[in-house]
Amino acid sequence: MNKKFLDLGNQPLANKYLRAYKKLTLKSNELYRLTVGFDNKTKLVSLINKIPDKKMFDGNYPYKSSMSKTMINSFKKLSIKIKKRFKPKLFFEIGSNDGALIKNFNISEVVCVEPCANLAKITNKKGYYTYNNYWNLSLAKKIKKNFGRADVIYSANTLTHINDLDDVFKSITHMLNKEGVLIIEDPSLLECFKKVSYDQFYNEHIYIFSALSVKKLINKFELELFDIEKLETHGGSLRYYIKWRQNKKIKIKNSVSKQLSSEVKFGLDSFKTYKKFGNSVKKSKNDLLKLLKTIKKKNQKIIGYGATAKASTVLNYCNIGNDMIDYFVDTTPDKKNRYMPGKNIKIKKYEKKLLNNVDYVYLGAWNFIKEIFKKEKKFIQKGGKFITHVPTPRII
Ligand code: DWN
Repeated sequence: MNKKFLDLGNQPLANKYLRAYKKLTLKSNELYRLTVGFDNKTKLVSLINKIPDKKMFDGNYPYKSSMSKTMINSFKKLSIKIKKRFKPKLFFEIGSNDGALIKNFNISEVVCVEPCANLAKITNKKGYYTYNNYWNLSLAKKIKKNFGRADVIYSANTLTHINDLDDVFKSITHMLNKEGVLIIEDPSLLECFKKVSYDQFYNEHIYIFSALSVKKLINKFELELFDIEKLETHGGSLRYYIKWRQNKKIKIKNSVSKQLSSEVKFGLDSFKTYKKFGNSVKKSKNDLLKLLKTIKKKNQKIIGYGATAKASTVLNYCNIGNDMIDYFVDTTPDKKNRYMPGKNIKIKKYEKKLLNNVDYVYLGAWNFIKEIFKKEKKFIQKGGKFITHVPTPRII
């Protein structure tokens, strides 16, 4: 049973950046109640109201993985590791976005699937065979027929976006070689709780995985974890390495039991911890609003940096509009001159000069803090300050 522990209020679709501001309503299905629950049996954390995927992932999906150096470097490093450790003849990626990872592989070694037509078009144009489809069993059957089984199946920040996880893993097992490896990478629930980064919850993130939930989930499909890596990306992620249970050639590393026991130690297997998180989120909201109001009372200027899906959750949950944040800057071309979902805050195409005469910058992309600080040395030297709500609302 999915027991509610968090209510983030009425939220718009996180990646729908409007051309002109308009007030969205629940009645017209432009806003959705964002509540999150924990299932003690499966240990899964998931949204209580799920939005049909076709509403979220269409031909105009704005998010591109290649917009940050951090992600480009992370994918490059991973590709080297995969080639060295697993030597795949057929590498299959679920949710290839704009090709940030597959560009490190030879065209002939890769097949991928991407439901957003605008993104699939980019990788197909570069020569990478990309199915413009949602990931499901009938597609897996088709791909297996055309290309055979994959040696490595990889998916980053995608499986948590698909409602029917049983179908997801059934489809994966249909396509995975008997000696093959599945690698999945997603935000870590443990990190999310430690950082009170409640903005990891928005309608696209139907699930936030823990190692505890992944272990239970894959067990049904004769799969098992054999390694887990901790990553700094996306505010703290886990990279899960998974094999067929019957494959005894691959040894199970200590990293698996280590992660599982730190999750149990933190209390991720008990609803009490979830209730506590819910209270920390309320406090985070109050403290952030207090901080922003104090700054605005002094007539100082705040802008946002990184028009993220995460920021959409924060703005709508805390009710932050352009009375507090003048505008957001973002490097993504498809977000330019749009409005933050549900809020009257404009997104401007990033230019350094947009930080002139700004007192505070709210980090919508707090997960790229190192990359952004490096880029904005001048702003910092001139006395500019950053604001983040992670792990507690504060000025940096
Ligand atoms: O799972 C998901 C994650 C991986 O990406 C998706 N459902 C949607 C998206 O979530 P997000 O929007 O919260 O992701 P990011 O990666 O935190 O977005 C960063 C944003 O900040 C991008 O729009 C690019 C922008 N950016 C920028 O303007 N200047 C980023 C950097 C590093 C910069 O220097």
